Amino acid sequence: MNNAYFSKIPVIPFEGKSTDNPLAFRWYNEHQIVAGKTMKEHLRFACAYWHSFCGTGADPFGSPTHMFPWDTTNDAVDKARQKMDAAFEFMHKLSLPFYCFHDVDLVDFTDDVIDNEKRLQLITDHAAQHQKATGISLLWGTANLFSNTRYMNGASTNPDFHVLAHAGAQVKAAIDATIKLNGANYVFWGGREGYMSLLNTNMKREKEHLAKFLHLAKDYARKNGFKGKFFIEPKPCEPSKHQYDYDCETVIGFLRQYDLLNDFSLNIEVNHATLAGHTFQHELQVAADAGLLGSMDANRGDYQNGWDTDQFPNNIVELTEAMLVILEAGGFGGGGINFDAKIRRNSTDPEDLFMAHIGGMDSFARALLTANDILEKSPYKTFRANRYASFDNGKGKDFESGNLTLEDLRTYAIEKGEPSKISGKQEWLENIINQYI
Ligand code: XLS
Ligand code: NI
Ligand code: NI
Repeated sequence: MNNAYFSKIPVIPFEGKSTDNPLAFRWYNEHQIVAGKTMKEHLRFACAYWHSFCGTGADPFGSPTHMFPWDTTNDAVDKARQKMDAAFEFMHKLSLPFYCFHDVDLVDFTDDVIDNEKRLQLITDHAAQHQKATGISLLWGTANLFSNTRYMNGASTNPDFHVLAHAGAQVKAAIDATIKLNGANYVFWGGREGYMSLLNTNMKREKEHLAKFLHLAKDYARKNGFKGKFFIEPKPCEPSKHQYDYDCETVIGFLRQYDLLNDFSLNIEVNHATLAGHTFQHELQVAADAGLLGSMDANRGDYQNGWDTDQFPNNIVELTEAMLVILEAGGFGGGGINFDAKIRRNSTDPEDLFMAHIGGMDSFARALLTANDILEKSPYKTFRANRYASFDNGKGKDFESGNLTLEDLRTYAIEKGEPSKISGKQEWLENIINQYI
């Protein structure tokens, strides 16, 4: 394994919670068995290529602060190969089993469709070698249909068919790359699939185009042997004012309306949930209840800021609540935990990227252990089940089975009189989380 880009940093060991080594795992022990599976199998961590290897630290107020040692050549493919060497060294040292990319993260694109396809061919040849050498796999691929200026009015929802066709060309090549690299899944995040003003927008027509486009992509991938899932990643806004993939409920309704439920499920991002006015746990539960919990983009927002700050996760209480939902749902449907998170603009040491991932991985590992203990040892599950016991037999059961009329409810209400108060016990349940951390 090459050691050229992060030569001062070793393979990160698991040392347990009493270690003082900042470059060691305290909780993430990939081989440790939890509820019959290893931590590695439960968590399926992935590195997000765009933040970790393309994010420069630039913001609307200042130029890049993250200088990359692989930025030494002007040849796009050479540069891309060096960047990839660095990425695989990094992922190997962190024992990250998966990665995720947008097409343009792997290699810079021009405005020439055929040239872009060639570039992608070359860089995916290189990726295939690295995957073989390290055992690291592709969790999902996607096409960036939002950065290029041609997509300023949307990609598959653009009012100009000419732009939509370019989006199609790009998705075709990104699907080819995903299939070639044995990608487990393929993602659609609708960055500019939405609108800024209704004054210039035919929303109905745009959403129909989006559905048609998704069908074409799915049909093409299936025809070419792709067996994985397609994920839609909901987000309510940013960069568009209104995005069509607002939240999980919205996307589920859309998938049902356009007959896409068999092939698509959801990739849920923490900071997108909070932007939609939900907790992350809520979004996970909505997806799980519909059997559509595919994957997650792990990060966290900032409760004082109203945008996608994409910070690394570190809130054990919230992550434990999330892991409770995931464990009870039986895990991810083909996906994993992709760190769609970036180090801060002023985090400029090479080790910062390692520490960020160590923190995220340890936080999830600790949350997994805590959630599993709560499920196995505490009264949490029984309490939740008992709360609905009145529907398990008698008239409650008849109601659930559809055997009561509205008149029957009235008769029951009169017969039983006023119900007594039953506490929801929220504070006690919150204390249980604290107890098991
Ligand atoms: C942006 C999204 C994006 C997707 C992939 O907010 O999170 O990074 O995950 O296109
Ligand atoms: Ni994301
Ligand atoms: Ni995001």
